[in-house]
Amino acid sequence: MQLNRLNDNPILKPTANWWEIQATFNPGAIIFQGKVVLLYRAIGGDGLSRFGLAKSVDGFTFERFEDPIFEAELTNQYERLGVEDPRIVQIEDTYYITYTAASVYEAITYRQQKFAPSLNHPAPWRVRPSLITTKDFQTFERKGIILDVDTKDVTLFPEKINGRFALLHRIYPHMYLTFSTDLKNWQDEQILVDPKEGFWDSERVGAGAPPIKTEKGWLLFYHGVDKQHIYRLGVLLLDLNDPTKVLYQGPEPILEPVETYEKEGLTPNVVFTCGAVELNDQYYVYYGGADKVIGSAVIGKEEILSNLP
Ligand code: BMA
Repeated sequence: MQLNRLNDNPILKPTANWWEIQATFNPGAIIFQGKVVLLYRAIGGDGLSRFGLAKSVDGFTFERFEDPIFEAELTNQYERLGVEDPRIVQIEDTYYITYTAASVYEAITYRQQKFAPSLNHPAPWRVRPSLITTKDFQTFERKGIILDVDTKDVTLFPEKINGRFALLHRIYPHMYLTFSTDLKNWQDEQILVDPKEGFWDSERVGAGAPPIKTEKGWLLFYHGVDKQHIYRLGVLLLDLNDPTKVLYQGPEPILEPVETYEKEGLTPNVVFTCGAVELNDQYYVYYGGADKVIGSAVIGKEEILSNLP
């Protein structure tokens, strides 16, 4: 079971626009009004991450916008480095976008932790999972931080399960699953997937694209990292009614860095997904190559489902 790269890859690259001059990568993806919408992470000349928007009818030729569509709040201490890695789900008529609010340690916190731990200053933080919602991909409503923990790779499931929102996230190095009725208080949190010694995902694992509902279960394109720091993509299948049950975990990756644009960029040897869509009976997995460009790789729906238990 392998994803097949599109011939047009990379389908989006940095442009001369100040806010996306360094990198465009790790897009969330969804079908909206009949088009594939990518909400992608862009890094500007100032080193900050913002979100850009691109739309496509065919899944690989994209119309993009001159300006960023969403950026960090200047006064928000959790977003000093910007907003990263959006993942989009539709629940009823609302699109929920989870993302990583990225920041830097406050100098005082860092110094005290390092040199005077007995002062017991609160633990430093780097990232926080945040949520925005939208109905039109033009205006976004900020819901703020949804988990007060240093964790990333955060995605909701595209529907409530037994009346509760379900959320995947990654406190290094494990993938966690947790539930909530209000997106503020979380219950029944547990480790869902561990890194596997000796395998391609031996160092850390995290959610990739939001889970996709299929007749066999929740299909999850996820990422794993090995001890050489190579990011690859693999497949997980979770039980539809009880996603704490892992029905299948692919032993081999389905995409790994091979092309130059996946091996060389801001971070070498990375394929990293935040979104996949179903289009013309295929799954289009959109991914960041080496933290710099966007590619897409596809697999037939029937092909993947027939390979799952
Ligand atoms: C992860 C995230 C991603 C990035 C990846 C590879 O931890 O920060 O944004 O693509 O590392 O550098």
